[in-house]
Amino acid sequence: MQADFYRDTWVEVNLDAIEQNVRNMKNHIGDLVDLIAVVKANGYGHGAKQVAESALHAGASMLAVAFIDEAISLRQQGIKAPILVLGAIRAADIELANKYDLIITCFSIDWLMEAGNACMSHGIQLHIKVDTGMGRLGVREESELKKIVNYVESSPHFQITGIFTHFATADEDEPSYFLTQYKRFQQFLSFIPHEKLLIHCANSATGLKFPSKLYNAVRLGISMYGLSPSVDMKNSLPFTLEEAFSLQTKLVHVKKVPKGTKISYGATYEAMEDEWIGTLPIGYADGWIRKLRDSEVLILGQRFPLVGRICMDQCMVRLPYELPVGTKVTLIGKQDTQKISIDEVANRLDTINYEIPCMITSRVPRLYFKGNKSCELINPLLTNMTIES
Ligand code: PMH
Repeated sequence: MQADFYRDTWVEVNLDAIEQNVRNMKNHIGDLVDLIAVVKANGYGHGAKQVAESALHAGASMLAVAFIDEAISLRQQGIKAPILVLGAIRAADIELANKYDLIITCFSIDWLMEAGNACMSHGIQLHIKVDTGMGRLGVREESELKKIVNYVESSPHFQITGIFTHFATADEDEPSYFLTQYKRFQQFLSFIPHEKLLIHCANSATGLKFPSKLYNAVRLGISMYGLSPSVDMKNSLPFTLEEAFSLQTKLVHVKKVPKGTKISYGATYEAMEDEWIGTLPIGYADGWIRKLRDSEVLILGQRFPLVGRICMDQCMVRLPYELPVGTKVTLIGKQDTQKISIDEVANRLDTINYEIPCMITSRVPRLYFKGNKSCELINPLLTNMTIES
């Protein structure tokens, strides 16, 4: 296998895991409910195009992204499936959306009228976003929803093909706020003819927990990537989620330092005895941020501590004995019986698992695996190439 990256730090994405998670979710929600694969933010850091292809192959029927640029990027990479842009697009960009055959979120009558004025094309698909309690984007009053329906009825430019909302607390044990939002969504639906619409309110948490409350589509994000939507839900998942993302590096320098030697910026770490120190070519500019300075990594199936401050491009690990340069080091993922999960890293950083793969920057190449074989490498620093193995 020849790979075009020359620094020994890379992400591995297991596309079989993505497919398995999508298949399991499809089985769970049933044939009558469509699965929309949420691949915004470069597929939560995994790679939007690769995840999209795997999800579509496993039964997803639509993709969702946040911004129009993400949608155009998918089209430019040959993705033909329907793409819904979840976020607000500029009204002035409506023709661009049409050019790339995108489904656009309509979130207010003002936006719609402005888009109508900027529009020459016919039949652009809209999904109406209603705000039932997230407070982020969407129509908040039935009267505004009615105005939107009336406007579209008298406009050749648009057609309403879907309506959706987003839950703020579906992943939490306490269901009352979720149920209030759900009821509000039902009320909105009674103000719009919806027999032919794609109606979707569910994120991963809703899809997993409430298979009878899904209308006819689920927007699957975090659990497609093999992660639980929350710690609350972890022990009551209806099927096993398989994590797709791992982060690897290698020892690039190994040295024995005498007791008292200081390590890294600030000279904050001091060797308590003669110690073996390894250097890893990953740092905060890769998303391995300075707050991870006391975290652990896996080498030869065992845990070892990072020592000293994490630098921009490198960090140091304390080794039990001399290990050869080139030894594989896992920052996220499995080695033998040991695993550093994304949840463990999130917990250490006092954040949610969503943030972890998103924060590993594009400087780190993504290597894709199918059937235990690498099939594609993406290194935005250099040209992309397909690996023939
Ligand atoms: N639909 C919308 C509108 C979303 O914003 C998201 C996730 C999803 C579906 C998928 O949710 P899931 O990943 O929980 O399945 N959006 C975000 C967000 O804006 N911040 O964290 C997750």
